[in-house]
Amino acid sequence: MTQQLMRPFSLALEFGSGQLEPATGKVERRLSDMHGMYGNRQAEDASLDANPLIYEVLQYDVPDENGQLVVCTTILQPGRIGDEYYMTKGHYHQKRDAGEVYLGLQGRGKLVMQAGEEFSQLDMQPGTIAYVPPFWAHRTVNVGNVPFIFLAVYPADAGHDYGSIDRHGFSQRVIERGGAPTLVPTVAG
Ligand code: M6P
Ligand code: ZN
Repeated sequence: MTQQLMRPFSLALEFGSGQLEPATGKVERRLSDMHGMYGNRQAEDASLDANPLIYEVLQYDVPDENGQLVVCTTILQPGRIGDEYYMTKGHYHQKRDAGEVYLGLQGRGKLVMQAGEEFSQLDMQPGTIAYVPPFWAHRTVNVGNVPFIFLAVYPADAGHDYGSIDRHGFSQRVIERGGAPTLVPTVAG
C-alpha cells in the first residue's frame, strides 16, 4: 500500500524538446555508459574519444512504491555507431510483471522488445502509443535524422534490470542498410 498521501500535481511538457517542468531527475547517457552494447566494437572504439551524448531521460521523481507511476521523457539523439542507430541500453523490469506505455512526441523510432525467444518491433512516430506488456525487455532506437522524443509511464516499483540485457541482449539489431533501417540478427560474441 502507498505509504503517504501524495498531493496531485501537473507537469508542463514541451513536445518539441521533451523538456518537463518541473523535472527533479535527469539521466544522461553517453557512449561510454553503454560499453559493448553496439555490434561494431571498432566503430565504438573510434567514437569513444568524442564520447557523444546518446540520450537523456527527464522525470519528476515519485516514491518507488507500489501504486505510484513514473512519468518521464527520453530524448534520443540521431546518429550511428558504425551502421547501428543510436539506441537506449534497454532493460527488463526487475519486477517482471510490470508493463509500460510509451507515447511518441517527435522524430522516428523503433521500439524493440524481447521476451525469451520472442522478438517484436514497433514503429513509433509522433502520436504513436506503444504498449510494452509485462515480461518484455524494451529498447528504443532512433532511425531518423532528428532527436526521437517520447514519453513513458511505468510503475514506480518496476525497477530496471540491465544485467540480463548485458548477458543476453536483444536477438536483433537495427542497422542502416541502403539508407533504410533494417533488422539483422545479433551475431553472438
Ligand atoms: C524510458 C523508460 C525509462 C528508461 C528510459 C531509457 O524513458 O523506459 O524507464 O530509463 O526509457 O531507457 P534505459 O533505461 O533502457 O536506458
Ligand atoms: Zn521500462
